[in-house]
Parts: sequence; structure tokens; C-alpha cells
Amino acid sequence: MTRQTQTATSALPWWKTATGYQIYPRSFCDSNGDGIGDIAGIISKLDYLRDLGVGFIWLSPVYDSPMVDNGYDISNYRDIAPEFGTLADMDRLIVEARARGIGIVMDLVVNHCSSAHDWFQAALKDPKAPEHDYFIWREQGKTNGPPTDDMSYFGGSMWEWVPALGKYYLHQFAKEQPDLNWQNPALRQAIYNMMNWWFDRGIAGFRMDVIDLIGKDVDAGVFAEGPDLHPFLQEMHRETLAGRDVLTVGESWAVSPKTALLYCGQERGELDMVFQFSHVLAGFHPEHGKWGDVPFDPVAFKQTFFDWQEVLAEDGWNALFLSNHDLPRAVSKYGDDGALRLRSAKLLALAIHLMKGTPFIYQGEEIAMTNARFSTMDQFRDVETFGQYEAALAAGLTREEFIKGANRNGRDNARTPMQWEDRAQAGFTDGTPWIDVNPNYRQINAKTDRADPAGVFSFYQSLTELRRCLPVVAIGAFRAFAKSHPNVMAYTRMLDGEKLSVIANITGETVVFDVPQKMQQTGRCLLFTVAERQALGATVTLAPYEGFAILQR
Ligand code: TEU
Ligand code: CA
Repeated sequence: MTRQTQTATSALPWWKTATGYQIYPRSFCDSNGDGIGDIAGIISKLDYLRDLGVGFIWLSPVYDSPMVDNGYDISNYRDIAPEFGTLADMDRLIVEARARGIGIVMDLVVNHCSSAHDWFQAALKDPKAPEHDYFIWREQGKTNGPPTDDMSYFGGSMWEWVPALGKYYLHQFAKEQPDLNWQNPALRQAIYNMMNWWFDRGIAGFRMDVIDLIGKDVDAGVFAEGPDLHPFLQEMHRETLAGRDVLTVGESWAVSPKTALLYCGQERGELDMVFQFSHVLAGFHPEHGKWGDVPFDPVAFKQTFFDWQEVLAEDGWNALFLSNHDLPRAVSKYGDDGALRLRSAKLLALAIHLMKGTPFIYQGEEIAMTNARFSTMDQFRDVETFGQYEAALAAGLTREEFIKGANRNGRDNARTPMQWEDRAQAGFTDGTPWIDVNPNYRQINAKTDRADPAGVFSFYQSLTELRRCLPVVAIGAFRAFAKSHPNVMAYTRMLDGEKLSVIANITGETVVFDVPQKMQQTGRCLLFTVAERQALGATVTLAPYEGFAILQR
């Protein structure tokens, strides 16, 4: 690394040269043998994350919670769930991570809280309590049923009847996750105070759960990207984020290239970036949504990413990811989790991580963990899966059919414990894990992968380093090529006379690719999945999942 490039990257906001790593705490590392991952376990693995080269951890919720939705149902925003540890453990995590150059980005879940939260308990007890209006209540509808026919994401009505009050409350997720009423200014202030309380403890930012839902207009039936979304985000920015050197990433299933800049345009005073799901939605069935099976469409896949690169070329910023705790594992969904597992995992990482934006690695992705397959319903744990199971049976699906779909697209299958070593329970716990370990841990585990110089971990190490050290990777202008080519994802990044060409065969077929003129070059091969190449001529024959990046200076 030259002194010159160091200067250039250090002038950028830290999160533009950092790679993020998502930890799903329940499944990462168990320090005390109760079968549940915990904060002490995370601390014990910080050297591993430093070696990987990540700049921050997005930590899925660790707050106090009855765990109906594994912590996305928070009963106390200012405390830690006992199974995960204590506030003192959390403070230690923040300090220990920081000592390794890693920031802690917490999960902010404020579209809803837990029905066990004091706020909801007070609201139930007394309709005159100030907290009653922190939630969304309606009288019964015309036919003496719920006020609307809207269905919750986890199955059943969005409305839950409270006999003692003679009213319904709104819950877009489980009934134990009542929606908060963002129209109430005192509620909003309580949330901002809580956010500031965490910032003062030294966290590096927030990932904001379903943030597109907070500005809803319930009576108009507008839930996502409602009329008050952006005013609320601007208010939140003024009250908490302004003047702080932190990262914010909002989760939005509704955002499209058309609305992206409303969230993350630099002059908007809202968020730094959004998690958008175009590539995920492109794989949903038109009728059966995520549970329907649609074959992988390489052209649609790359087009969604290209659209986003283009719309955020001059303003805003991308968050780049393929998988998370709600989605199937990347190598199983988009690659080949059989014979070409290592190669296809690297190829996907290459294609995604060299675009412009902040990449996120979901725990286990860096060793190409695969989706677990379950054979009986009692192996599942997820509230969504059980909620949808009832509905699926009612709609005439058999149990076997449902399990098949859940294995492909359910959330539990990517939530199995992190595979550390080839010993009992993959080295995740000395006890019985809360969800089965994937039996393939004998072959697929961090220790084995790291011992292999051609392993996936070392490939990700190179990617995090390139982003940190090479300005053309961090901020170079993006240009897509051969957009309709059915196999190859091809693009360049340009900065100050440097050109980085990325060619990635995102399919399992061998292809002869006509290299667009503007990509033909000779230079230094930064990374490859099959063979090193220094020269790109008029055509190139690519093996299945072959990809490489060449830098010309
Ligand atoms: O997910 C948002 C969300 O809408 C998901 O329920 C998504 O639709 C689903 O997983 C796709 O099948 C966030 C969290 O990431 C998720 O874990 C939570 O369950 C949910 O919000 C509620 O907090
Ligand atoms: Ca534990």
C-alpha cells in the first residue's frame, strides 16, 4: 500500500471503506454451555473477526426480550437479555471490539416492541395511561370482526382483540409484537432518548429494522413508505444522529430505485444507506411469494444490482449483501452448495463486494456455510414458519410440501449455529444447541477452511483489504457491461486513471464471453476463483463460476 492511497481512503467516512459482519447472537458462539450464543462468546471470537478484516459488526438484537421472534420483540430497550449477558458484557464488547478497530452497530427495532414491554402492559391496564396511545387501537369492523382484512407477516390477522378493552390493536408481525404509534410525539422522544443513551455508551451506529413501516397511515391502508416516514427520519436525525460519526442503515422491503434517494440522499438528513431487497424479490413467486419456487435468473439478478449502482452513482450509498438471518444462505440460493461450493461462494463474493457500497457478510458466509435441511416440523423454531404452516395446511398443502418449501426459503435454515470446528456441535456449544447444527460441519467449518490457502475465508480477507486500501474499490465510478448476457456479470470501476475490470460467470455453465472493448486490458490480477489472468483480450472462456478482477494503473 502506498502512502498516497492511504491518504485518499482516510479522507472518506469510515463506513465507505469498511466491510460489515452480521452476527445473529443466538447462533454465533455459546460461552457457557446453555446452547444459546451470547455476548461473552462474541468477545471470544473478536480476533477471528479482526483477522477477517471487518470494520464493524451489525449485531442482531441482544436487548431484553421474551424471544418470540428471537429478540425482534424487545421488552426493555435499555437492558440485555439474560441469556445473552449483561449490560456490563455489552460495554465490554464495545470496548474490546473498538480495540480491534471494529465498531458495534446495534439493531434498532422500533416499528414495534414486545407485548411484555412496560409500555404495552401500562396500555392494556388503563386506556387513560399516556402509554395507551403509544400503540394503535381500533374498534371492531362493520361485521363485528377486525377493522380491516390485513394479514400479518407471520400469519393471521394484523389485529388482535383485547376483550377487557373492547378494542383491537395493530401488529404487523406476531401478536406479541404490537406496532408502536409513531404519531405520538412522546413515544418518538422516548425512542430518540434511548438511541442517544446507546450512542453515549459508544456504539458505532444502528441497523434499523423495517424502518419503512414507521410512517404508516393505517386508515388509508398505507403501511410501507407511508406519508410520515421521511419527516420522522429527519426528526430522528436531528434528535440523535446529527453531529455523530456513526453509520445508519435502514431495512426497507418497499424501497425501489425510485424512492432510494429519499432515504439516503446526502442533503436529506436521514440515513447513510438502505438494505434493499430487489434481488431477493426478483426470486419470489408472483403468486406464492417467498414460499414459491422460482428458478435463479442470472439476468434479473445482476440487473437489480446494476439498477441500484446507477441510481446511487452520484448521491446516496449502497449496502451490498446477499444473505442475512431472514434469507437463505447465499451459496445455496444463488450458487452451487455441492461440488462447486467453494468456487461459487467466492464468485458471488467477488461479484458483490467489488461494486460500490458497503458490503455485509452474514455470519458463516465467509466459510461458505450452506442452508440446513430439516426433515421434521419439530426441528423448526421460527415464529414465521409456524404461523405460515397453519395457513399452508389450510390452503391444502401437505406437510411434506411445506417442509420442502421451508427448507428452501424459511429463516431457520440460515440460523443454524456457526460452524467453528470439526468437533461435537461444531464447537458452537458444549451443551445442546437451541437449534440443530448442520451435520455438514465435519467438512464445513472455520478451522478447516482457514487451514486451506484456497479457502473462502482468505478470499474474503482479500476483499475486505481491497476495500480498505484501494480507493478505486471504495469509491471508483461504476459502469455495467453486457447487461443482457445470460451468464456473465461484468463491470468496471474507474478512479483517477485506474481501471478495475470485474468479470464473473454467475452460472454453472462454461461460456465463451466476448469481452467488451472498454474492458479489454492488461494489468494486475487482484483476485480470481479459478485461474489468475493478467490480460483480457477480445474473448475469454470462463469455467463454471469463474471470475476475476484485473486492475490497470
Ligand atoms: O424483517 C422484516 C420482514 O419484513 C421480514 O419479516 C421478512 O418479510 C421476512 O423475513 C421474509 O420472510 C425484520 C427482521 O429482520 C426480522 O428478523 C424480524 O422478524 C422482523 O423484521 C420483525 O421485527
Ligand atoms: Ca450461552
